[in-house]
Amino acid sequence: MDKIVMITGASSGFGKGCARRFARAGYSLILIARRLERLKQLQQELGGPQKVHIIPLDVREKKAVQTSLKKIPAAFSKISILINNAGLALGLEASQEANLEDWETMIDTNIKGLVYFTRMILPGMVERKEGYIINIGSVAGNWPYWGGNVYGATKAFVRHFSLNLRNDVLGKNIRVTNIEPGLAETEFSIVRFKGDDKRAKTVYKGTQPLTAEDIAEIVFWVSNLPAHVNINTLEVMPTNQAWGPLEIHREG
Ligand code: NDP
Ligand code: 8X3
Repeated sequence: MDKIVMITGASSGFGKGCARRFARAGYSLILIARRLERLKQLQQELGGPQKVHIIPLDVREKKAVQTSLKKIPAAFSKISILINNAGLALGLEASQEANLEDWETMIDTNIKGLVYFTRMILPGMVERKEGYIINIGSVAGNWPYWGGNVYGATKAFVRHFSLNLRNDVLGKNIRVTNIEPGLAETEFSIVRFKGDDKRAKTVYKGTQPLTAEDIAEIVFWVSNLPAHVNINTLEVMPTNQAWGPLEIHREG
């Protein structure tokens, strides 16, 4: 039987890249996102309903997540890999000016959504003594930057939750990895700047960012390592990115 991989945020960027990469290797897929049309297109592209089960869903909706995941058809129910990827950044304002609703959306999506999926899918993995949870964190969870505030904090949560999960499932033959990408060109900045394409483009101008395919290849690689090998965290940046100096404010 084909292995089954569930991917949240599959309608774009890393999630879509992962869907294509795993499909190419023969996996069956469960794809989740809000934009149904995109999911349908991907389903058609990657083998139709026999190979790809789609669930249009907002990961922030706890009840909808619980109900939908309980209704997964038997043929797709034994999930081997969960890729918790759905997420977003909104805004780049300083904390004293940021939009509180944007903060809530990031917390609800990047933290609560990820937790809902983990809690729903993990018991089946424990029962079968087989599974792999791959969370998509960010360099923003490790390194503070101006305007990163709540986005970075949600990814710091993802990092620590991933590490703690490792302890909880020790001895159950379940792996957990937090992938922490840096600058990557997807729809991420268009979403962050609320549809301002021009501003989004400036983020990547004059550099060579990571691509969705780069991240998909890394996710695919970690998931195909021997079962006794667990990558705990994997931070990856484009070669053209590194850290800035610590900021010092000087009067006068
Ligand atoms: P994209 O905007 O291209 O993709 C984001 C995906 O998340 C979309 O499929 C979107 O689907 C889905 N999503 C967002 N909110 C929800 C929601 N409430 N319910 C269901 N699905 C949702 O960005 P990326 O591919 O870059 O982002 C993927 C992950 O990678 C995110 O967690 C992001 O924080 C992280 N990341 C991105 C980096 C980058 O520089 N690009 C670097 C480091 C980490 P839809 O809108 O259809 O619901
Ligand atoms: C996305 C990378 O540096 O824009 O998580 O926060 S960054």
